[in-house]
Amino acid sequence: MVGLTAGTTAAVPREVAARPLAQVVPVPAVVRQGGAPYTFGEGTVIRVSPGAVGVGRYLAGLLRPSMGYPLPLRPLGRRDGIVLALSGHAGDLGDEGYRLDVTKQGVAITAERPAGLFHGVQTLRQLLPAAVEERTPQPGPWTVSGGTITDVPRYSYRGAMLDVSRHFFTVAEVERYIDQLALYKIDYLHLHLSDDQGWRIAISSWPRLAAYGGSTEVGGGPGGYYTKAQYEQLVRYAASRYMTVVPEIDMPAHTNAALASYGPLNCDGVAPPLYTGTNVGFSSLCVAKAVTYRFVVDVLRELAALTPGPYLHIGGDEAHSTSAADYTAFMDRVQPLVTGYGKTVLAWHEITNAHPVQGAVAQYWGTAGTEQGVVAAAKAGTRLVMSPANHTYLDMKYNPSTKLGLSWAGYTEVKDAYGWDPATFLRGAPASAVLGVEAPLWSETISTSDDIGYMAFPRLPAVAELGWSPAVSHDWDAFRLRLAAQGPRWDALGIDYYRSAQVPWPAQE
Ligand code: NGO
Repeated sequence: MVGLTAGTTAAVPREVAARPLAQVVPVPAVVRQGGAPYTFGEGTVIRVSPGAVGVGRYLAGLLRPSMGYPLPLRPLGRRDGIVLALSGHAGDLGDEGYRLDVTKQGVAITAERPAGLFHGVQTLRQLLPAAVEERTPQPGPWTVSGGTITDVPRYSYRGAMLDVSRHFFTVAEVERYIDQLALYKIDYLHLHLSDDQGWRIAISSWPRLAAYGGSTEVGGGPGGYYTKAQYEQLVRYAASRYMTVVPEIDMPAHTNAALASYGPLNCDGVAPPLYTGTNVGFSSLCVAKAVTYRFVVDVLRELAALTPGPYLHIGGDEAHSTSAADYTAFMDRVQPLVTGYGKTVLAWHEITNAHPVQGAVAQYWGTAGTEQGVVAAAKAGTRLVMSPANHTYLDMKYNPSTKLGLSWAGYTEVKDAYGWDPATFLRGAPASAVLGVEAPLWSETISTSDDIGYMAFPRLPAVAELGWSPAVSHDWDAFRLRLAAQGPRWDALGIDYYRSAQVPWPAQE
């Protein structure tokens, strides 16, 4: 099944047999294996539709270093080599679906939109030996099994969140994570840009938010923040991987960094000190004060102007120091500001304790699946992004001896990350309310790219598969084998993943 051979002598390439077409994560919707395989060679060209040049360049950039072939880009014409074709009437492929046909002549990827071609390229990448991820010439051969894949996502929202507030991550670190997420067809990157421990985005009208509020992090390190230009660079980089950035400003709680930066935002007018611990629930914006809304308007206006994506996430979780009445008043006043800037409200599911506006999306982060307020809101039209903490929180420890992470939602092995259904987890909520899934990575204990890799892999691909693959394909025994085949790829990519005993990883060289 795994397509790895036992050949170990130096002259024998590590992987000889081409892997089965279904050996992809997330597993494609329809796979028909058969026919002759295709093998890349010195003369392979990449043929692209005019609208597919960007994806073609990206593919060439992925393959050239390891294959060592020139792989020039050519216009469509003969259907030999690699073909990336946009076709308005390719079938029911939608915004993100693709078809991948492998014959003796080549690999043709067809899609209605460039995002579909990009996802098809990720599939092609996984069908090649793991050594394709190396950045120096590798021996090959580079063979893809014959047959056809037709693939469309189950959900349109397949997100990953990175908390850049508890610990700050540089643009380069976030871009590295974006590249890792793209391999699993994640299409939304949620950035948790503010919390008690740090404010991470420059706001011109309130400059101390970033300059002072961003000056530390959990543990007392130097923190940091994104200039507007850096944030825009992240948005562009994500877009080049067909990923949309969802910025979050958490309100009215989780706001100590803002309260410390501007005394007038506090009910008593006194700025508290910066905070570098990990408690939650002690801070609140002053709901009764007019200045609070001048602040919110300015922040949302500047953030909306920087953000081409449809969502602004306004947090709303754990407002333990805000009265229920104040919470409702605040959320009801702030949501129309978001829609006023042409954006869709996204918030943690506590927003259902207020009055979610038409079109609002609640991000469910409970563990029980029985929260009646959220169910009622979903029945009344609020849509859901599913992030049950005991399945999708990438900051939960795998087991008691995991060095990083928290355990308040329980230990979460990769089988737990995979073992739930987004459509039915919240019992009584209509399946049609579910927009998709998201795997949040909170960073109280996470501070480096290696930490991110260790906590996200292998669980992120499990959540990504729940978001992309059809429900009928759900099968742990099949998933763990496909996941095992990803291990050598992560090794080649330099990802320090958790070698879960639940997965039969191939022996390391
Ligand atoms: C909770 C809390 C966060 C923590 C996280 C840690 C939500 C939505 N609010 O999730 O502030 O960082 O748990 O797992």
